[in-house]
Amino acid sequence: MTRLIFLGPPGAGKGTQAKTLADFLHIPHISTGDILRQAIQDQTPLGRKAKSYMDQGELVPDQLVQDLVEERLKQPDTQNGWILDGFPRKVTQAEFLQELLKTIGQSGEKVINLDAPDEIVVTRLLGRGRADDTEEVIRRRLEVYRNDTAPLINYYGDRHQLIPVNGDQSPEEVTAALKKIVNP
Ligand code: B4P
Repeated sequence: MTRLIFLGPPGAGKGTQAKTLADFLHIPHISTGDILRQAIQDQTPLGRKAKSYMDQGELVPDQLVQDLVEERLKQPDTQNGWILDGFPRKVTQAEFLQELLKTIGQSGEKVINLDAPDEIVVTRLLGRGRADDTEEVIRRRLEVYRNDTAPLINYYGDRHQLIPVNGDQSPEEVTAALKKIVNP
């Protein structure tokens, strides 16, 4: 049973690696960023609310992401494990998740802290060129990461759930390191 959370700055490779590992393990890859972008594309009420925040590199309000994560984790395909990519991004979201997992009987998650230096992640994201990958928005996302998300390293470290992985390697090298962790 693998239940993993991917933590790390934007551009560290969370989305890239979480998808590869979820395919390898045949468990769902749950990316809040992907779900929000799909909602924006489909012009749903959630997408309309999320768009302005994402365009500016700000976090979407907790209630919106928490509701979507709760709904997703209650689907039957999560019974054999899951990878959460991009959630939680704040201590308040982590506290919410802890309660939710307890309620639905899915605790015992491990947290991968995928890290890479600022100059590396900025170069990667500028190369990708998604709508929120302009230099100004990337800088803001990094600031938000430092203020809101980085405290989760201590949060999960204190709970002995944190596993550090160096994201400043080729995608194949990162995948190999992750496979060793989930399948030693
Ligand atoms: P996300 O979609 O989670 O995006 P991200 O942090 O920018 O990283 P991503 O996972 O996409 O990129 P990756 O490192 O894989 O979030 C976007 C926005 O959604 C947030 O700013 C926020 O507004 C909102 N949001 C999402 N979750 C939220 C939450 N919980 N609460 C509130 N708001 C939320 O890859 C980046 C690039 O690097 C790619 O081009 C990839 O090919 C390349 N790359 C990856 N690994 C590499 C490697 N090892 N070497 C070289 N290049 C690599």
